[in-house]
Amino acid sequence: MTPNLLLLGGTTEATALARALAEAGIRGTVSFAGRVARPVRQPLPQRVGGFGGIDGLVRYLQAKQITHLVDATHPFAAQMSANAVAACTTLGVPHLALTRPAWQRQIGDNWINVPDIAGAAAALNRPRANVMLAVGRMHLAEFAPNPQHRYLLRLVDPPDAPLPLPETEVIVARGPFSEADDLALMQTHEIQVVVSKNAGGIGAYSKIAASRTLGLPVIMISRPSLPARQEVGTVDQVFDWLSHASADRGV
Ligand code: 3Y8
Ligand code: NAP
Repeated sequence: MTPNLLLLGGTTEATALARALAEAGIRGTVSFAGRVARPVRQPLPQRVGGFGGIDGLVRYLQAKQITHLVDATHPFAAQMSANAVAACTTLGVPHLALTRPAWQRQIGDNWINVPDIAGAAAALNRPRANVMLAVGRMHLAEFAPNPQHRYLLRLVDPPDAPLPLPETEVIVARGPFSEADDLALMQTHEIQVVVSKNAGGIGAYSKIAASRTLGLPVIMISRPSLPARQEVGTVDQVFDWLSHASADRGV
């Protein structure tokens, strides 16, 4: 059976896997939600947009005769990951997650661990500070209850609507970012506290390392819980899995 993969993308690891698959001549499609204006060009054909829930994904897998699904989405893309497990279980399509371990606190880190975005907002119930809010665009409204701060926002695209915070400075940039750049950015803006998702990987770690260097507290948001599934951490492990897994649909 010739593999025909669906790769749920949106991370550095997904892009690296897409490149390896293309080089190996393995057929696949990279999928994006369509959250940003121009997703980075992929070395495989790509599709943009939701599937329409679990049922929509089931129909897509059937219509495109997908033989394997690799979920390489960001650890905070919990809904997509849950839908992928459900759809693959329904159809018996082999499913694998390519993920990266959560960051671990190191000597010198000053982390305030919070369970979710709401917890991060609550941790900002404190006197005015210069806050680097590097959690993207989608959840900014949850920080509106603390308008007293001066916020430095980093967004992939320029905001297309008024921001829900009165005092903001917007940096339009797409990672991966460097520690030197983040150090300079945080010093220039006299940042006093950083808010971050525990994304893992290398693409967003620069602000964590820079915070350690500057001795700044980081409000660190734990990952949402994900369904039980098979997970690997490297592209090679995906290839090993591909050589053994087979759709048990008898085709
Ligand atoms: C659309 C696809 C690659 C992938 C690169 C990684 C690294 C750079 C760091 C900060 C944190 C943040 C954000 C972030 C990083 C990588 C990776 C990663 C964080 C792109 C991409 C898409 C998105 C969606 C976007 C979210 C936002 C989150 C910005 C492509 C660039 C903050 C997550 O404006 C919006 O609606 C943005 C939405 C989901 C979180 C949010 O809530 O706003 N990612 N990011 C994907 C799609 O449509 O399916 O354009 O390349 C991918 C990457 N973003 O190939 O090199 O692997 O994590 N992405 C976080 O970690 O907190 C930035 O600024 O320090
Ligand atoms: P989410 O909340 O888990 O998903 C919400 C809905 O968006 C899904 O049910 C699905 O819609 C659609 N969707 C999500 N990822 C998709 C994909 N790769 N291809 C097609 N549809 C997708 O997802 P999210 O947190 O908004 O993340 C969206 C994308 O941004 C993902 O590709 C993720 O890897 C990337 N990303 C997210 C973050 C983050 O912080 N959340 C960080 C970096 C990159 P339907 O139900 O209609 O199918």
